[in-house]
Amino acid sequence: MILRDAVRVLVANWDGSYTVPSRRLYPHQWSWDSAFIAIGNAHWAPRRARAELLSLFGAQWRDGRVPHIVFNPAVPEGAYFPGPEFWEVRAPSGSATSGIVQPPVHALAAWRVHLADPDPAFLRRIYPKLVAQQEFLRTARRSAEGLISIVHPWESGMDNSPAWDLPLAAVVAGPMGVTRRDLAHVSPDERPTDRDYERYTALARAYRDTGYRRAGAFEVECPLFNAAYGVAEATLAKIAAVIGADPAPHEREAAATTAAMVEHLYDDGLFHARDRRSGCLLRSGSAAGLVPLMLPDLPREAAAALVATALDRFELKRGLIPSFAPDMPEFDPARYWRGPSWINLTWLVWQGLRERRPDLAGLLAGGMVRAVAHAGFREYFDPFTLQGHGCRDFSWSAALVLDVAAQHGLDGVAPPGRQVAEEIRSLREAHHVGDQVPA
Ligand code: 9WN
Repeated sequence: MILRDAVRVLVANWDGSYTVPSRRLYPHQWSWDSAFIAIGNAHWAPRRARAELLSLFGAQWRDGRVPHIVFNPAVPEGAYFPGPEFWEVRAPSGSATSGIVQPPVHALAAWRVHLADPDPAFLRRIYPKLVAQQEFLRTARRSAEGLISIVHPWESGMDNSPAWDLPLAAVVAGPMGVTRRDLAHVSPDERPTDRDYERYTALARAYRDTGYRRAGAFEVECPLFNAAYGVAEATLAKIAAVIGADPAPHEREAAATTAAMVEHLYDDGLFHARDRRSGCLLRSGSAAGLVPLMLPDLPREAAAALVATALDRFELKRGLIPSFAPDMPEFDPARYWRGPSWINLTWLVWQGLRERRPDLAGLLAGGMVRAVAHAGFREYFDPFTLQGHGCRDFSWSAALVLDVAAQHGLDGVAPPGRQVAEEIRSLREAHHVGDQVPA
C-alpha cells in the first residue's frame, strides 16, 4: 500500500540525523526538503522529524542564514555538483555548506511536527533558531518596501522556472569548465540546459567571491519565497503563544508582508516576481504566484481571484498544480520546473485552500495520491498524463503524500477513514526507532 511504500522510501533515504532528497541525484541535506520531509515524518516517526529540523539548524550560520545544502563529508566531492569545494565555506558547527538559502518553510514544519506530536520543549529549542532565520532575511535581503529578495534561482527552490529566464539572461557567464553530475542520473530533457548551468555557476561564484554578502546580477522578489516568509511569521506567532513568548511582533510582521505583497507583486489574478534591478514585474505563468493563498490574512478578493486563476489557467480540477501555466508558450510538461507538477508545490497550494475551499483542497489531495499511485514517488509528474519524471524514490513526494493521507485519507475526503488512520498508527509502531535528537 502507498503509505507503507512512502515510509520505505523515507527509511531508505535516512542518513542518521536527516534524510537525503534522493540517494543518487541529491546525496546531501537540503534545506526546504528537510522541512517537507519533517512534515511527513511527524506522522510516523516524530522523533525523526524533530531530528531532521534540528540537524539542519545545527548548520545555521552566525548571521542566522540557513544554508540550502549541508554537505555530508562521507560523500565524495564528485557525487554532486556544485559540492563543498565550490562553495568553500563552513558553518560554525564545522559542517561544509552552500552559502545561499531556500524558502523559509521551516517554522510551518516545526509547527506541524508539534501538532502531530506535541512537544513544547522542541518548540522552545527551535524557536530562537527560526527567529534568527527570519532576522537574516530582514537584515540582508529586505527592501524598503518590505519585500525579501533572492539572489540566485536556486534560492527560489523552483530553479529553472521560466519566470527567471529574463533576469538570468543578464548574467554574463563563460563555459562552466566542470562536469555536471545531474545528467548521470536524469535525462537531459528533464533538466536545465548547459547554458542555464553556466549562469547558475557564474552567479553562485560571484556571490561567493563577495563573502556571500552582495547580490550579483540576479536579484528578484519571488512570491513563493515572500509568502513562505509571511507564513513563517504567522506560524511563529502560534509557536510564541505556546512557549510564552510574545506573538504580537510576529503578527505585525506577517500582516505587513501580506500588505507589501498585495501592493507590489499582485496583478490580474496572480502574484508575480519582481526584478529588484529594474523594478518591473516579471509577469509569467509561474505557480509560485498561487502560493500566497497560504497567507492567512490575504484579502478575500485576491484569494478569490487566485482560486479562479488556479481553476482556469492551472487546471486545478485535474488534481495537480503544474509548476508553470499550460497556456504559456514556455510550458514543458517534462522539464524541471517549466511545467511538470511537483508534490511540494501542489501541497503548498492545497495548504492554502484547506480552509478557504475544502472542496478544491480535496481534489488536490486526491490528485497527489493518484500521481504517486500511478508513477511512484518520482520527483515530478506530467500534469496531464501523470507520467513520472526526474529521480525516483524522492523523499518529499513520499513525505507529503503521507501528510495528505493523514489529513484527507487516500481519496481526498477529510477526515481520513479508519483504515488510513490505523495504517498510519501501525507504521508508527513498526518504525518507532530510537533516533537520537542532536544535542
Ligand atoms: C539545487 C533537492 C533540490 C530541491 C530544489 C530542486 C533541486 C538542486 C539541483 O533539488 O535543486 O538546489 O541540483 O537541481 O530544484 O527545489 O530543493 O531536492
